[in-house]
Amino acid sequence: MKKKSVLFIGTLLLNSIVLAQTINVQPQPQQIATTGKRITLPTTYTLTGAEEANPIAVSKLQSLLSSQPGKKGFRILIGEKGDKSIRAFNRFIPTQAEGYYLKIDNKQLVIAGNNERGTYYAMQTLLQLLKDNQLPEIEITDFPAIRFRGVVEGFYGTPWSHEARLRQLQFYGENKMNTYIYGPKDDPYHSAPNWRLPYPEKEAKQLAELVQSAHENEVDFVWAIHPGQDIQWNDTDRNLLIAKFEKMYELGVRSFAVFFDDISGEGTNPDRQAELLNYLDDHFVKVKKDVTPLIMCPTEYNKSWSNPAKGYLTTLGQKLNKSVQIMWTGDRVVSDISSEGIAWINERIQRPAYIWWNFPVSDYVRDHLLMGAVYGNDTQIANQMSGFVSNPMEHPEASKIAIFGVADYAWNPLKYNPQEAWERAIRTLLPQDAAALQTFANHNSDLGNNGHRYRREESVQLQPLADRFLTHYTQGTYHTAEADSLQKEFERIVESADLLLVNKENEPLIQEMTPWLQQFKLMGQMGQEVLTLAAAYQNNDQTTFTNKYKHIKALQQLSFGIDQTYNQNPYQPGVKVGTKVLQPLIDKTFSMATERYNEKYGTQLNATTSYSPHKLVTNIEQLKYQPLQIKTNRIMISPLLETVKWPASGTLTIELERPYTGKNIEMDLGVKEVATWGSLEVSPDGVNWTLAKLKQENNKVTVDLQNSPIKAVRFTNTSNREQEVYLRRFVITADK
Ligand code: LOG
Repeated sequence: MKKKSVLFIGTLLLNSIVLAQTINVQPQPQQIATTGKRITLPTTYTLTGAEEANPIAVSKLQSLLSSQPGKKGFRILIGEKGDKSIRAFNRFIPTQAEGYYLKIDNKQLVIAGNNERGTYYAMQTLLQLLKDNQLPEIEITDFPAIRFRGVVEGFYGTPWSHEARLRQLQFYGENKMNTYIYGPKDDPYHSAPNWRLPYPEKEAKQLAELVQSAHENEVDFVWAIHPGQDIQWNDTDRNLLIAKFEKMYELGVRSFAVFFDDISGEGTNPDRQAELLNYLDDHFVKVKKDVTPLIMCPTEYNKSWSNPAKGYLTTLGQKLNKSVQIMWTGDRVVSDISSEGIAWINERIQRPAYIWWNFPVSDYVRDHLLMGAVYGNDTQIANQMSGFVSNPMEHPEASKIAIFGVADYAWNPLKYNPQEAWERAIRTLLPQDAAALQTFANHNSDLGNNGHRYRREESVQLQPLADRFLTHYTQGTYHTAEADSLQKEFERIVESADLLLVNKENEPLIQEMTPWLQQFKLMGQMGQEVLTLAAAYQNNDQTTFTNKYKHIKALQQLSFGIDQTYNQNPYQPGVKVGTKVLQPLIDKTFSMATERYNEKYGTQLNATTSYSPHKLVTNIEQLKYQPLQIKTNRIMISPLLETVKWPASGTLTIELERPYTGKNIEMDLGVKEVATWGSLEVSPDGVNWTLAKLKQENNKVTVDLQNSPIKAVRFTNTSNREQEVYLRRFVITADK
């Protein structure tokens, strides 16, 4: 008897697992039970509750049903907790806001929300379950683990287009995300000094449209303002801020945020910030009745920047009205959220933090596409945060892979499986070419070397093979079987790039990816040719070797061309792919093969691949990992987006590989009169230094190097106190 029942449970479990795999509700529900049977969507039915239930959910339901309801037949009940229509099911409805209960059997369909949004989410689940006019017999009890889930458009760079935002809002609704925070750093009416001005007519109209669309997708449209860089703590500015909020309210906005990130000076004062926010809360938010709790982003928005001795965060924690939400990016600007990390901040701000997760934002690595899986955030801390929003890339469609993962994580972290969510995201975005997109994503996940030191796994499946091949090859053995396996991956890369380049399923996505796809294809071809080159050397086949060598040089040139033509932003211009595993594999193999060939045949073929010969040396922690970029005869530091606290005697040196003919130095630290506290020195040999004569116009500093030999340049804070600056531009122009 006992054995039998175990077996029975076993089969039940198996059934539900098999079904769960084919059912795939996104985000993954808390509880799912299925019988394994399916029903066909009936044509005769009765509908109860439509007058009272969430009208958006009702209209979605009606669009599914073919004809008018009748007086008998299959029963459809829809409503929210407390509605008469679903009273019999009240006890099954989860108590959490936005939770829902969905039941489908051969007699009835019950769509019961804890509140209106819950009903809407039940409908979203129903829509996902419906395949070929059939529904599974199922019972789902579901609710979000985190109260606010969504996206903060909070990056630097080109803000998303209106159409892209409309597509995003729909995507959030489908993925049960309830929050979109509008805060693009490069919208002039969001930030200083124009935050005081109302939007021009066209922009205002579009924002009103977004608010409407957000409403239809059950998303809170949160409009954020970023006034801290030039705000005056007086009545005038306070009234201007309220007036701007009023304007936004007229456009339909019912949720607001104030960001104080990346600012310096007076605006960073926590007492003043708290006073202003409490004032807004008391005189605007609470007065309006239909405005949701205020959200703020602090100036010290991550642990590495916080200075507990000065008590910025604890001041906010004590003074800010309890209903004000405080955002937090974690232990660093870009970091994953850990259990200790969130406990640390919550204690200081005396409320659960509202997480601003800086992924897949790429505004500090703009030459990369971040298509990797969402992983790294602790899955047991849902009840310690009030919200979790992702800051995405300036590429809205490409960001959806990560946003999909965030939606799944934030809804149900305990069930969250990064790899599975990643694959599901890719299948959802591009069903017909999912395998090709997966191949691209596999090799385009990492950020490359960057100032925030945030890295992601990349080419995970290929890496062990690539390592083995390289180890053997370095030792002098060309392992044919290994090379053959690598060839297969390079073939797959070329094929994937071609398939995606002509894909018509999701044109906005392909458009964003196109330069990277072209680069990816070249990389696949280069990989193939480099392996063939190495094989030719092994076979003493000089003709093939020279042909392949020539072709590789041509491919390198084409790739360089793409890098110098597309995505020419002033920060990290260019188009990089496969930087973690593929590029080094190809480059190392090419160099070794060519060097061996040169040695054996006495030739002088160029074996170098692109590399960075210059060095940045500094005692300022914040700048230590900032990459250098080289563009023709210019050597520049990748600019920083946030403020730099430049300590007294803090120094930054660029050491060139050898002496160059100096043309000029350009520097923009975002402040005037740099010469009053800092000195710029140049050195012809790295040993002897002379003070350079600075010419400063507004924030721009220039030094004419007059063709003198230059081996190193350094800038030092020679005053006796810390200076708050930006590192907007630091460029040395020098000829070979
Ligand atoms: C900015 C954000 C930017 C991100 C990544 C916050 C709170 N603020 O360093 O606008 O997209 O980091 O670069 C930030 O993260 N500053």
